Amino acid sequence: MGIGLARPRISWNVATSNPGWAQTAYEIQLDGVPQGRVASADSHLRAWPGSPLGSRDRRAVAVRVWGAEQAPPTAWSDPVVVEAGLLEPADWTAAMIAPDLPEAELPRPAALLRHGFSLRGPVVAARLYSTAHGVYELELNGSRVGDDVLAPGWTSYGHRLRYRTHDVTALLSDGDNVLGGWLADGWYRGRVGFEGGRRHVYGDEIGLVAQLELRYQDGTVETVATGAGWRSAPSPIASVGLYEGERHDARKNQPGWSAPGFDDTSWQSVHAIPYDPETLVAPTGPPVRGVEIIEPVEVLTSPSGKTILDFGQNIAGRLRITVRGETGRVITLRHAEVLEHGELGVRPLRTATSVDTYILSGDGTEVWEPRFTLHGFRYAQVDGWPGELATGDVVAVVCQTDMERSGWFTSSDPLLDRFHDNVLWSMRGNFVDIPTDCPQRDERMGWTGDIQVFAPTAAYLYSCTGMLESWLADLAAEQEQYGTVPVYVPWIDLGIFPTEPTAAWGDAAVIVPWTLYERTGDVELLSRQYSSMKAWVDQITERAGDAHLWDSGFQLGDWLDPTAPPERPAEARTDPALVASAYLVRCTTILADTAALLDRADDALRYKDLAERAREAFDTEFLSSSGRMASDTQTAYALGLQFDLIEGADRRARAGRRLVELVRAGGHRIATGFVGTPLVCDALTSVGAIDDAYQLLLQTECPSWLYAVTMGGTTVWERWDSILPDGSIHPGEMTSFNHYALGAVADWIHRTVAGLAPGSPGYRHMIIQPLPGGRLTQARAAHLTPYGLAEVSWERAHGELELTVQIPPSTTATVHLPGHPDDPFEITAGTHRFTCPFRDADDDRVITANPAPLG
Ligand code: RAM
Repeated sequence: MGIGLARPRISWNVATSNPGWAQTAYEIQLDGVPQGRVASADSHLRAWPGSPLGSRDRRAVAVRVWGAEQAPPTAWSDPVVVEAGLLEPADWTAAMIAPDLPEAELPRPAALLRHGFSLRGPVVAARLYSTAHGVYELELNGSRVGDDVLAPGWTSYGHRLRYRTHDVTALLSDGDNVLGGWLADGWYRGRVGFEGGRRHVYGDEIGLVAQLELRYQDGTVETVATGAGWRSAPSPIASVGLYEGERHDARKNQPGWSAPGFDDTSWQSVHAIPYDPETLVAPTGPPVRGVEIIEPVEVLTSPSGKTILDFGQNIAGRLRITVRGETGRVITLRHAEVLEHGELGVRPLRTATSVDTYILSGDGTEVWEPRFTLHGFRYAQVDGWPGELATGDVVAVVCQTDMERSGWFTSSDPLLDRFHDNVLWSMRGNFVDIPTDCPQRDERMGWTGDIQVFAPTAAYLYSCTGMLESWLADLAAEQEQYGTVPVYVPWIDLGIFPTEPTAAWGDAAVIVPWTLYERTGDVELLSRQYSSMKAWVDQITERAGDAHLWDSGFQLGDWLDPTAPPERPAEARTDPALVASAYLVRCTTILADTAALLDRADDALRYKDLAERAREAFDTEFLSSSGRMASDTQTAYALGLQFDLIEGADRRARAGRRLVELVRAGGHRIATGFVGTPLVCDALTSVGAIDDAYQLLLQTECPSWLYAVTMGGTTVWERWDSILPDGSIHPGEMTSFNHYALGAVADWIHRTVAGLAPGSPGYRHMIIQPLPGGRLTQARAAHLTPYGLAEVSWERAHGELELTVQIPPSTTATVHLPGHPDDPFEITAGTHRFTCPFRDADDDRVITANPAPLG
């Protein structure tokens, strides 16, 4: 509904139990008309076969497929209807309207807007196209339109403002109707950013755009749109900010305000404000919604006598209360991720006060959830509640971009499983319209470095391409505007970070699209991002100059190396120039591959050559002739091995041995930051040191991945020791408990522990190569690939490994199973079971105690 493309691409899955089934041809039907058979094995993102869609056009799409050459096709699938949104700026006739209300104190209240209209006959279809400068919700005849949270979300508004299309036919009444809107500051005009942040980043006034198109039975069309004649009033939301929280005075509710029969003569007028229809775009992904309700697991009384609810899980969201009490009673809800000395630990929130207040109307049972704020929390303190809290009175509503779940992992180890859950929850808490660093403090920015390292894990766990596609479009727009890829997108100049190319952060411009391509096979995404990818590589190549080394400018380096002083997280052991120069090689190589894929032969040659020069320069500058690195750190070796920077088998082996020595010397505790952590297990695996990788993974002493789990963490933390071993909160002012970056190792867990990895773009071919180790006796991974569900599970006992692999129709896989007589071997669609001799988990413990010499 409301797709922004004239030629939407079409994907389907085939459900069949026929072993080895693969598609050989397909045919698409549009509105019942077959569009011709296409001989192709592809069933993902196929080209639109018919004439392009115009604005508002609808088509019913069905598909049938052929398997074996001689066999008949399948029946036609059930049709799916696709409807275009408003594809041309000229389609927009609605004005953007702002309420005529007096300026208020900060954080500002939300406003109400309303407009009555009459239908002149039966309506067969009604579509509501809407957006805002600010955040908004719409109501039609007293019913909420859609269930989006914080629409239109956060984009680089000057370049791209998303609108939504809703089918509101069922909400209309004969005769009189009313369209109403809530409007608040949100990201557009509210406070955003750290160290005080900024207000009015995008403009001084907020406004609403709503265009309701009514198609009558007689074929005529009428548009009801925001404009002159609308009325405005202060809303019961007395103040609201994303960081501050919301204050709702229910005594000021105006029952029936968005329905016919309400007297708005005391309301104010509105005025039109400028907006640019050229910037309007349809969403490419799902909206943010309240997706899950969580009940408190415990009601605590704090040492100071406060009532604190523990939801048992750190989330992004807000509370929903159901309450009865006298008019004027004030209920206050405070949020925190952690407790300190039994009270809410709010220091890590910095200036994001995160307090919601509800003043009762006194009118029977009142149900309330804030509209225009969001909090990162596990605990909530409830003050002013009338009487005892009963089950169900206060629940938490988890808010996130409503993506489809696509990845699972479980094992025989409860700690590892909890860690994996924590990674999942940190993704959920930070995939809130844009990929943020954290959901709780006065920050919540689209930090490029964080998603750069986390993208592979994200693409496994959820279908997030649509959401990231929007964010990448903003990245490209801002890159053009500011002359580089900012360290966070959307960019807000806070006077703290320069707009200068920064390695591992700005590299998101190249690595995120490439990762999404690898995981989904979406070449169009690469071609859309190509000029951004290229501009980034051109810029860092220029920085690197004739030396082909990127050793200048502002660098964050191996951010949050555990030895960095708490307040100076960039002071890592690894030379930032080594990190930057490694990324230069990596991104230039990816760009060369992208160019080749997009048939840009000249670029492919040019960047391949540049990548080779950068690699040679890296070699001369940072590598000894034997394979030692200038920064003798795990991050440096992990980069060298994973980014293919070390030529020569002997030198690679030497680098590998040195990495293992460092990992062992470090007692298998983490010694890497944002850059090295996502790579170190892969690097160890690549040099045959799988046992060391497992020891690192399963370590529980601080710093380690599982340390946070043993400390009761339910999400991934920003710092290894966000909670110190003595149970106190890390003293650093930058201490989040919901940061996904260091959870990026989950991608290695999926690919290597469980053994499910893409072997070709979009999982058409897979590599099934589980490497059981550590104390694990069992592991299972499942991923919803573009072709359907793929699943790998293994179990080992009594000297045997049993492996079960299921791969979807039209796919193939190479299975690596040392010890199996046919290793490695190819499989086709279906379920396969193998057994072979394998060491038991107990033997791994022996290996742990006496490390085997490395090959
Ligand atoms: C912190 C963010 C983020 C990181 C930057 C450099 O403020 O939380 O995780 O990318 O710093």
